[in-house]
Amino acid sequence: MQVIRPKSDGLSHAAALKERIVARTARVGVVGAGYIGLPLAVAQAKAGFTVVAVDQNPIRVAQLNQGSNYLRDVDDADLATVVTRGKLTATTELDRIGDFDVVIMCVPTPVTLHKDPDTAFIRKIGAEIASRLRPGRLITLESTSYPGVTEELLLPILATSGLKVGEDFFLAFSPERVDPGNARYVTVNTNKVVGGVTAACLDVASTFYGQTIDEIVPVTSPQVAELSKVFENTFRAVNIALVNEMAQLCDKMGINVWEVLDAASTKPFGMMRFNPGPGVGGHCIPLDPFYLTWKARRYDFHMRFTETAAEINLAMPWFVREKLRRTLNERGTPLKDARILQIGLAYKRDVEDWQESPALRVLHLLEDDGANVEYHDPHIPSMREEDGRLRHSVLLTPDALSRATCVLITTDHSSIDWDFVVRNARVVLDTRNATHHVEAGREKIVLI
Ligand code: SAJ
Repeated sequence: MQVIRPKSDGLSHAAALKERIVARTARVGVVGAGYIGLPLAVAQAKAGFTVVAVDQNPIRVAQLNQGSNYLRDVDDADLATVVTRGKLTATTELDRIGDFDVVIMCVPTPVTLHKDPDTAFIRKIGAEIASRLRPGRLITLESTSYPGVTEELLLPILATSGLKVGEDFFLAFSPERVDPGNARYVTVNTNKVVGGVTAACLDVASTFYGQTIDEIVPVTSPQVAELSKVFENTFRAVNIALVNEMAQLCDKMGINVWEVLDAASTKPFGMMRFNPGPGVGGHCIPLDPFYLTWKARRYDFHMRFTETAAEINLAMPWFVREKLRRTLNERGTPLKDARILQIGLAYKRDVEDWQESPALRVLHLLEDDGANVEYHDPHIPSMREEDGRLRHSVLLTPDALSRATCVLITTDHSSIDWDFVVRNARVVLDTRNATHHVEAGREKIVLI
């Protein structure tokens, strides 16, 4: 049943909505209860809002409604408390979107095989919102996509409601800044950039986020907010590519790249540490540079530096395979039919996410060359690949280690006893310098 809320005492829609926001009577809907949406929903509920998480996954929805957590970055007790208090519920029903005064879009924004932005989820949920849009509503987009997506793609969809942005409804882009596994910076203490389509949109959106998040950073447009986000991650991607390129040069020169980076990092100014690895994974760093270069090409501007950096990162799994092939060859063993124990499938330390993981790409490349690969990952007991293949993590036993032709480290989880690994392995190819503290058995260790 649609609740048409009259404007309060002739107040503008913006003023009336801000009143409800400050009073915490504004009803909040978070569409997408993933690693972005769920922490935000819990934080909003803890701040006193009544929040509904809308997600297409019925299992997630059932778990949430039972107060059962599925994300390491969300505190179990926090979730249980807000659910018990009725401040957070979950649903798969998109029709519920019509009930919310504030709708926050935290939907997936992948890229296509050709590295073009895939905006299907934004368009789908935008249309679902538009068909239920009422005056006095705030819509914010948090998902990262190409600069311009809010005003060029989402706004026209919402405008099909016949309502006027900045007067009847309010639209802003506010990039998520979630660092999975980071216990220090969480939703409420990570500065929040907000860009409104109009001044009223910025005012309403800043008021909303300001009820939950310590520092709000208002900017003059959604494009500034969108570009700042993509820049942040592209900054990381290009610096990671630089150290990955250094790793390849040091490999040719027979120099330990980790020692080089340790030395360079002693510079107390003008230096920021990044580390080489098997490539870049996660939902952001592998993708975000392509949003930027895709947009730039629309201005006939080719961001060659950024494109090259993204390609260097993408190519790292092949470098790892080649390095492993040489490591085995030096010991008289071909890669074909070699037994490889790969430690770490997650895309980075101490997370359980293997989507877009370079470690999985490495595993596939090794199997393509006929190697027999088992994996161990304490955070991924089993995983089903897109082709349906089910894999299980093997126990890290002395036997599992010693029977491997080579142990390949692709994720440096903190919980693993690297001394134990080296002690029982025949040879270790370490792509993360996870074994940097290991003293005994250094002769077994090969670093990228
Ligand atoms: N990586 C390296 N070398 C490095 C740093 C990272 O190879 O020196 C790899 C990681 O192993 C991983 C990938 O790059 O595979 C991405 O790592 P990340 O540390 O950027 O972590 P994400 O993608 O989970 O989270 C990042 C956020 N992380 C940090 O700022 C530390 C941040 O960039 C964004 O807030 C977030 O993506 C996002 O959601 O946009």
